[in-house]
Amino acid sequence: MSLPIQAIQAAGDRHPKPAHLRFQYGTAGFRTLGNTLDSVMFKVGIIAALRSKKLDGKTIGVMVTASHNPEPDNGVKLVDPRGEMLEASWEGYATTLANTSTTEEFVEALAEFVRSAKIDLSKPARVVYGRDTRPSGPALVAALEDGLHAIGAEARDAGVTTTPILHYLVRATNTKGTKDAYGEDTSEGYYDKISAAFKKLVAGKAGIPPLVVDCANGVGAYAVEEFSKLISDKLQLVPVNADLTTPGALNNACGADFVKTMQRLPPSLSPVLKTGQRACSLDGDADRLMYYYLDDRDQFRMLDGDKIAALVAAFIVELVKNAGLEDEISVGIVQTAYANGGSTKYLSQRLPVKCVSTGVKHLHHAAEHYDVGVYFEANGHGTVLFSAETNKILAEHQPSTPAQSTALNHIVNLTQLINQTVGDALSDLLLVEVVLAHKSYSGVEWDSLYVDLPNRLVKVVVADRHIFKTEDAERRLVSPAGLQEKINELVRRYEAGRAFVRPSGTEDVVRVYAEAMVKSQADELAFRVAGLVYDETGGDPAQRPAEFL
Ligand code: NG1
Ligand code: ZN
Repeated sequence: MSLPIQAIQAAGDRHPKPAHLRFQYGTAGFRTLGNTLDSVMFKVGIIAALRSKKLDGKTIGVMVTASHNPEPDNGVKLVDPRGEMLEASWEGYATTLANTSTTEEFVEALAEFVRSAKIDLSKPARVVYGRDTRPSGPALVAALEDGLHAIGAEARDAGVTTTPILHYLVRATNTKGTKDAYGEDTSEGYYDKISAAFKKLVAGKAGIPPLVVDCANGVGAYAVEEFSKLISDKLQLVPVNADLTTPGALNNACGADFVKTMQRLPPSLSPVLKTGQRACSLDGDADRLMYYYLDDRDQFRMLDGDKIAALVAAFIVELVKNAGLEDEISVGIVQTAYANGGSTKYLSQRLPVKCVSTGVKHLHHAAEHYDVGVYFEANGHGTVLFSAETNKILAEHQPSTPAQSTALNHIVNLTQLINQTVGDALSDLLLVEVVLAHKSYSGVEWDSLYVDLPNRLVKVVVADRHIFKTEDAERRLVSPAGLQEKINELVRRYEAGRAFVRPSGTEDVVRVYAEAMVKSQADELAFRVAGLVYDETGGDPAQRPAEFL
């Protein structure tokens, strides 16, 4: 069987590539201004179908979203059969194919790709796709559908949905009717599975205070609404920033990224949030989660991904012990260099901790090496993975006391509550609520697990970020030569100082992160290092941002 060249050619001509643009499949797929992505979407439809054929007709996911980015941006990423991120080697193929400049070139490159990747075209192609609430979404999905149709894929439209639900659907579809069945392959199946587990875990826990949820004016608002229908007798979710109609509202002065970057309350929450009450923010596609509360002096206190990891890991360790399984099941943590030094210190005194490069796929893969792997990025993206062996132990373990039996049941219910395919703000939110209810913690007790070191994240716009190369899980620069030594020299002058520089995988900037004992010092260190980065790339001294000291 060969490629339907004519159909692809005819449809492809309706989706020309903008001549001057170069696209890259980065950490989060293709992501850039939504109105430039038409040709990419068409090609991604074909690539997704080929990926499915390559994997014997397994269902592949396509998610159209730009997550926490502003509304004019959009993006697309592929989801592999178990709900995980696209295999790394295909990122390069996708980039090459997306940059072919004419339909003829595209078709030729496709034929060559099918040969070299040994794709059996007689296999079926199955794809499920969804999008967030961005206004550019429908047109981009239409282009994607053109690609899927041209190659003859069996395609299923999951509609407007969160990124984690799309990942769930992929895994549920591919495991249906097998011993690894993940759940019913519908959104309803997702909501039912997670809310049922939540209800079991909080059975007997009365009086959980209502939780304010900032939906970032995005698709998470729907998910909050759906969960509310199912769990409101146990937990009342109070949605704010659930405006899906005002242009420009998405992620604007709200959402998880705003909270993490600005380290303050979204202004829209000020009138809503009472002293001591906990609240949380989702991002635009509901895969990131940040918690926070106002302390007794009405100061904003942030409970980020690191704090979520600490809370959840301690809870699971306790349950494992109470179930009598501490010799058989160990819990490990995966972080990135952005993890707060306070959290790394606290966690490594208790558990194995591994630091990996930024990007969910690195965290996910490292977490798979533990019996129970807890991974979170500081920005609130993360989940918990239970290995196949752990699931087997949980299924076979014979508890010897009622207390052991209760703890075992709780762990089993956690495996159902947690979306193990990818970080999921809603599943994580319910997980946090379970732990808080079990521990009788308010934000204050949770916050006091350890003290965050003051820190600052700064972006530097440079001529070419690709000259920045790192090693040691991105904690050290190897290029440009000599720059790391200059950074070290600066860092030494600050108490508890730590700083690192890496090129962003999702934006055309270099990121600088710095920590120090006091906030003003962390800010100063960050801006000094940013100044070094700016100078290094030959920036015009007159344009040097004034903030850079
Ligand atoms: P980049 O742009 O490579 O720093 C950002 C986040 C990552 C990850 C990706 C994917 C920070 C500092 N970086 O990556 O953690 O979430 O986006 O969305 O938060
Ligand atoms: Zn996101």
